Amino acid sequence: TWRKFSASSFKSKDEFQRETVRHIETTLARSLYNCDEKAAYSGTALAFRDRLIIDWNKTQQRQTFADQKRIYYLSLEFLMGRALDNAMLNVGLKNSAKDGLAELGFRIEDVISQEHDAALGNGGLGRLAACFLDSLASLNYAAWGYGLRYRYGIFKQEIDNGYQVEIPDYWLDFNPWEFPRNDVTIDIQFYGWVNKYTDENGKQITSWQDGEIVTAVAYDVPIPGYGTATVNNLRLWSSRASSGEFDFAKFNSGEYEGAVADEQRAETISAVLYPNDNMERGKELRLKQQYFWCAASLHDIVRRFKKSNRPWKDFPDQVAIQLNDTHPTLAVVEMQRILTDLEGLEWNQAWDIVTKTFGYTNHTVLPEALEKWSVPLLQHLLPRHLQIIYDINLYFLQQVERRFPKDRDMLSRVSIIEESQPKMVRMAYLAIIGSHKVNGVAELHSDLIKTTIFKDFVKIYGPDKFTNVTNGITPRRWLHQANPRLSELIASKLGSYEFLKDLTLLNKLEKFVDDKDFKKEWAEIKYANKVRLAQHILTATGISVNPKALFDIQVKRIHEYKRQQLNIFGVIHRYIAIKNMSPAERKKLAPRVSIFGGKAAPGYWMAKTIIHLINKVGDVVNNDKDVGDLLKVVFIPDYNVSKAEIIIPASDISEHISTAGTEASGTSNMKFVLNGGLVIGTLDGANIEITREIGEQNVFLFGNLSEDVEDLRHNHFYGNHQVDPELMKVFDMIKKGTFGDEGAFSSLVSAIVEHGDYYLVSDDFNSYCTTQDLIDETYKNQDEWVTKSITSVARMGFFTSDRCINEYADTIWNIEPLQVKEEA
Ligand code: 26Y
Repeated sequence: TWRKFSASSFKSKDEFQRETVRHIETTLARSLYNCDEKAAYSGTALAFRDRLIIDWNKTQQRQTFADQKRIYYLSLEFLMGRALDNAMLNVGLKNSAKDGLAELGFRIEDVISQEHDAALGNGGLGRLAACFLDSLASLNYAAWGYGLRYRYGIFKQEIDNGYQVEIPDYWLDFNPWEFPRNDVTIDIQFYGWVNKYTDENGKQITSWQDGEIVTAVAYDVPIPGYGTATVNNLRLWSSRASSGEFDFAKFNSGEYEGAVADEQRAETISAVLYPNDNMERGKELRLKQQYFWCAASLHDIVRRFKKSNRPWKDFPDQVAIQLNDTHPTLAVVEMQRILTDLEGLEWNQAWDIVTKTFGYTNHTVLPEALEKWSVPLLQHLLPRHLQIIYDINLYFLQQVERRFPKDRDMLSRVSIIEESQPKMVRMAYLAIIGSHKVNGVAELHSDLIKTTIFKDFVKIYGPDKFTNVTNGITPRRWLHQANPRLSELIASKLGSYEFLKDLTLLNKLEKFVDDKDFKKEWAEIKYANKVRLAQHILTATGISVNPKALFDIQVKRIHEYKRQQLNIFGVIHRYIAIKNMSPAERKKLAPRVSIFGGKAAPGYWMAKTIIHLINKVGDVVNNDKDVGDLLKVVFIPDYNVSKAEIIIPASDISEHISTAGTEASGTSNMKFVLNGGLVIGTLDGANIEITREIGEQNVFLFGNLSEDVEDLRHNHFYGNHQVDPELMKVFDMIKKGTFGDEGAFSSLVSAIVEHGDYYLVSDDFNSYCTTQDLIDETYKNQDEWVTKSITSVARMGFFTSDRCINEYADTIWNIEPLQVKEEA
């Protein structure tokens, strides 16, 4: 096995203990006699960290010697969650740690839960990046992640009187997983002006001068693969004041406060993650973050390339850079600037290298999420980059003109520059033009981008530039780590844990769908996971829920397009129904717990109102004696990766109910099904492919189809828009003040009744409620339910991020894994 070829600091329980105690006593300078859980965590983390470092160094050395192509994944978000459990499982020594900690008087779960989540992301896009890093390392690809080292990750959410309150997430006071590289720094320039002149040899020189310099400092995080000696690197940049002479001069000339203020301003760049997902705000500091991180990463990559002394034309054979959405698009421009202004290549030769190097992944079709930066802002902050953007646009439009002569409309439609007031740079267009491949993240989504937002570009470049790579999730974290008992049960049936490396092996589980004992154990594990979640709910909210009830869960960022409002209106509808039932009818109903979780962007009022309504409905329903256990409504505060690991394995049903055509993929749908939960969902994003894989009889589908959405919206405005009568009753109840001041929720109601119901809540309401009734009926037959659950898990092999990464490697990066040879 892999353990043979990794020299390690410990290989057994005793050695683990020795190393952990040594760290507690020396590194942390604590006596074992006052060692609390926090110190036990720190000692354990440091012991495992030592283990990783050895393989990490070797991996980097091996990749340098192999001197082959590397992948660079540029993402402004990496939603990593906790690292210790993952490190233990990937290294394969969790049991040694468990026994060792037990002897020291600690339960391993308590120790693990001391760790602060690394929450450097908002939601799906950031978590996808984290799953990709896990797969890249597990599959032995030579890959680096590049991101920003935010001092504050996504805010912590508290619920106060039903309202979301944001608390800063300062997470760095003890972080054993990062290594500051004070010797790896890059100076990044902002502002200034462009000087074009002819030098003494008659050569045209373009130089970006003056302005201000901020220094990027590298912090490296080891990324261990599962069952392999590969440990890749995630490099996060932190900003600090440049230590150039300029600042010393300031200090020495008595401008002490000014110098400190400069320092503060520099550090601000990497201070905070922007908490908006799928909602663009156009803030200058965010643009500064983007350039700071892109420029630092590219100069780092170029520096590494240059060490190999290859000609520039080889660059795309050595380097593949993937843009995680448009957030890193300035990297395209910076690369072109490096090659032309700094390295002296001809424009065309440089541009050929750039486009062969970059790939762009699109994660959304929502217009409000498409990045645009104002021309005046770019002119001010990055004057040379704006010129290069104009040149890229000029050459591109000339090319379009040749292919589509006289189509002036086409030219203005595809121009990188939107002729608005002020003019705007369309980052998605720049990313397409600067890349050799553009991909969507699920089949429907990839089709939609080709037929809607990017359809002109398909005409220009042909269809082959556009492709699909359906998202995936890592089964190591989302099955093995989050649901160890289910993973163990599966391994006992399949004969090994090999399925964690080849998830398609799960299909062998189908043989056991009639195995009584197996089914019983399967159901028991689900129940135990529900008990664990019920415990968490009690501690976090004070609400006591019955683990025998059907757990219906919707956890994700709060967004109108994800339609948590549809869910909570459905809950109110159910509440009305229960109130109208006779005791005999109530007896027949399956008890249900409706569980919500998710953060609203701090400036997104509609989303905050949805959270408020969920909490107020909970207050009423949970205390209504007529209802009892039949319905409970819970909002779990501060949904994050480590909470997801508790919540997801505990679902009977999870909700993926976005308006058709709006959710690019969704990835929690995959996580829930992989953990034996069934789903209620629309035909949107990856729900469609999940249905194809696991079978229609195992999914509760409802609602209008993507192709009908446009017409429905049109009818809302120009036909006569009739709100569903059952939904009207829900609104009546809200308006009566049943859930407190009705004015607090009027925006939610009027969005549907008066403002055209853009997200089709009313259109889908009846179908949603009917499908929920079907779920009640189906749940009554537990045997059939468990059959569906097992069958679904058995058919989920496709959705591993390993498959997804292999597709990127084959179709976009053109790279093979680096084989890890056993050492003698
Ligand atoms: C421009 C800025 C405000 C912005 C910041 C974050 C825009 C978008 C985002 C995040 C987007 C995101 O998380 N998208 C999700 O990506 C997942 C991974 O591909 C998809 O599964 C999911 O459907 C999509 O909403």
